[in-house]
Amino acid sequence: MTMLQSSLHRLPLLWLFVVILISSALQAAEASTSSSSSSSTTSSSTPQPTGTALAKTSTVPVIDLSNPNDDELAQQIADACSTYGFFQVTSHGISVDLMTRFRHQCAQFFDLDATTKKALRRNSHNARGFFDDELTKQRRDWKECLDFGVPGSRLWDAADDSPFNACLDGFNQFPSVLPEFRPTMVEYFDACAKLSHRVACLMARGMGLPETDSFLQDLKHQHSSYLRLNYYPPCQQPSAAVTNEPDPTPLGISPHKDAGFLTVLLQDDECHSLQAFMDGQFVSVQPVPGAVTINTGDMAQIWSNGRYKAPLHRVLTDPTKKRYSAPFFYNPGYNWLVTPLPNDSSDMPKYFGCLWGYFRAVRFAGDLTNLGVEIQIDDYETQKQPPSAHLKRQKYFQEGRWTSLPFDVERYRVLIQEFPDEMSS
Ligand SMILES: O=C(O)CCC(=O)C(=O)O
Repeated sequence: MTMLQSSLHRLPLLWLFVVILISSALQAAEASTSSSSSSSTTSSSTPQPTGTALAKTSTVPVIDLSNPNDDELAQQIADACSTYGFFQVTSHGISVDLMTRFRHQCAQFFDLDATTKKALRRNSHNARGFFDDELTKQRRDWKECLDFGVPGSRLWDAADDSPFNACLDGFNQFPSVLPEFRPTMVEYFDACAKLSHRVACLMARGMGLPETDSFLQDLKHQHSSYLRLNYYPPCQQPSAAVTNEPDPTPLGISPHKDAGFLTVLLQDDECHSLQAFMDGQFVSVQPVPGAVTINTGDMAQIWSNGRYKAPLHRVLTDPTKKRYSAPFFYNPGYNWLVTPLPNDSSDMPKYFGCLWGYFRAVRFAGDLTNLGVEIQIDDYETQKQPPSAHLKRQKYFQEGRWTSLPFDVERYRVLIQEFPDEMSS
């Protein structure tokens, strides 16, 4: 073969290479302009996240909530929710002072000795409290956490363990040894609830709904939200992103989607190991200093009939750095049947109604123990054949008014015995 023949022979390959290069450049340009004009994006040329040698950094939109034009904001948020499912917000109303005090209290809590923290352990009757043994997708996460949520009475000044304060998730447990802990947590919780309501209103506006819609009012007054404090200790074993293969090495949190309506996440400024699955790969979501990260949850995906996407995400481990984060899960009321809102008159519902209390209870039971059953919103798809056994279990749960009973893993086992998967067809 002559040199000319050999070059000609390689030409299609060369062309393919050039076409791939051009299309990647176009995709990158499209990603950085896909949010509307006044929202910016985080730069992909920012430094690599720590502890994640092969990690790519994402370009999720950064939306400035001080923009007085709500229509423009609603459009930016709707665009972000229907593409990435992740965005960051600035001018969010949570003061720097509150964030600083909150972060300080979180670090103080995780610095407490193990016995003090373990005295607050969550258990099979109480979803709220301390834990260091969570299973995500049946794999143990490399983290310690404290969960607390809106009290059953909705009044923070009632005693945490008063029967008046019990709800499906249980009751709050705070450490008595840190006097500033509880008031700071309550203040931060309220600030997140206020921000979540604002974002939910903008998400609804993006779907053509006014702020006065009963859906938003119910969400505001009956939400069953909870705040999770996460602490990821350094982990010397190589992370999954470095070995890049299915392996047993730990992850901070295995890939998952958030179950509720939306999540307001305070990330760590020093250690960036949150990754979202975008365009076929996990990429790091680099926090913008002072901003908070928001992502859509499963209930928003059902409610928007699939227009808003709940993104898959995970947290890597870091070999040397500690990491703290705090997701605030803005969740519907337990009794709320979340049903799809058609995008237009020709839009057929993609999901059956999902009873939030049921979904939350079964999802949490799976995080706590291996109940042998998973729940995802795919189980509610109207096209699913055969229909999922969860539809029958949910009906039983609703008719028995289990949404007003405290969480109980053992009680939930009955659902699986009564309605096993094989009988659903
Ligand atoms: O730590 C993070 O950045 C994300 C936390 C998270 O995804 C979760 O707690 O479900």
